[in-house]
Amino acid sequence: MRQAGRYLPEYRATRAQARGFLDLCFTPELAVEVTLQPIRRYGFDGAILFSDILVVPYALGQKVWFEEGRGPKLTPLRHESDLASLSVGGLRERLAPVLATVSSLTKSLPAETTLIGFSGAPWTVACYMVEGEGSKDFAATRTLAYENPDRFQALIDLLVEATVDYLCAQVEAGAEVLQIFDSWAGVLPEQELRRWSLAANSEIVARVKARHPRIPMILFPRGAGLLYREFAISSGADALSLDVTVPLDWARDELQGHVTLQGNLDPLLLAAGGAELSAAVERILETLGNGPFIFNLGHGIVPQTDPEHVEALVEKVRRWQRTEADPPATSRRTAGS
Ligand code: 1CP
Repeated sequence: MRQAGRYLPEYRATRAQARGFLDLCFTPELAVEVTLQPIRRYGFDGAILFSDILVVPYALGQKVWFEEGRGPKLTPLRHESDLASLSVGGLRERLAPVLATVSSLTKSLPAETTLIGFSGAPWTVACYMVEGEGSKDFAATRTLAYENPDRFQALIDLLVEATVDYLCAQVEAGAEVLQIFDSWAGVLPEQELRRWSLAANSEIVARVKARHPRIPMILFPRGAGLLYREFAISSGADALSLDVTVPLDWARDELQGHVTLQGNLDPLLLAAGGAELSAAVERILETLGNGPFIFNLGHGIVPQTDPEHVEALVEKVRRWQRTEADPPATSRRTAGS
């Protein structure tokens, strides 16, 4: 999940050195520094590459910029001709600075820290490309997909192509795990969720694994609800990242036999702190911590989070791991039981 960002004073200082947010993503020295900041502070097991999902539309030739305090902006894609102007051809070249960040991180991260590469899922990236900015419901994108499914499919196909190539390039530069963020899967009804999210993500997983069979892949279909089960059974992903709404007992019973789970502490609870936070962390660990599990948030850290709350959280999870967690299956096997 997002672990760098404005809640850290050192991020704000580095951010001030860049001309803009995309400049931060495309300057390897700065992007490496920002990736390392939370690792230096907290020693997380995994470091997520500092970049953004919207570098892909930029690399395809769409105009992308970030307005201070207002989030991302893109020239919206609405017409056939808008789509024709995009091309996968120059992707690796335009994203060379991000790939340079990945390879530099393989040298500067501690050996025990796993480097996670990522991309947005085609549906979520298409949402920003069509809408031209963030939205609560992505109505223009859903309308385009209903009114002109063939044209929308062409956009999804282009994004599948670009995403496979971009994720493979990250593995070749040294990423050890990949995560796909489908942050807006939850605005889609059942059939559309299968068509635009599950199908496209499954294709990406299959094609990346055909080229890099050993790379573990995590999928975050935020808001997929009961369809998380279909993602667990048929997406081909090794792990699913759970959003804050997924019930823990249900996840353990219905999902954890199929895939590793990751999640799902509410970032607002991390910001609030106190006894409610402790109780929620314990419940997550007790329910999911004895199966294949990665402790995480259910969405990115929010800017108002006190960095000390994160430190206390890490200590709590580490303490639980030392005292309560079952030994890993491999050591049980070697013990002969
Ligand atoms: O911790 C890290 O190093 C992670 C780096 C990272 C990741 C994985 C960033 C940096 N963005 C992302 C992914 C991302 N970007 C997603 C998927 C994950 C999620 O759902 O949170 C999405 C939807 C975006 C798009 C985006 N970029 C938004 C959301 C806009 C909306 O619809 O509300 C925003 C605000 C950004 C900018 C951005 N990206 C990353 C950071 C730290 C920021 C804030 C920029 C700043 O103020 O400095």
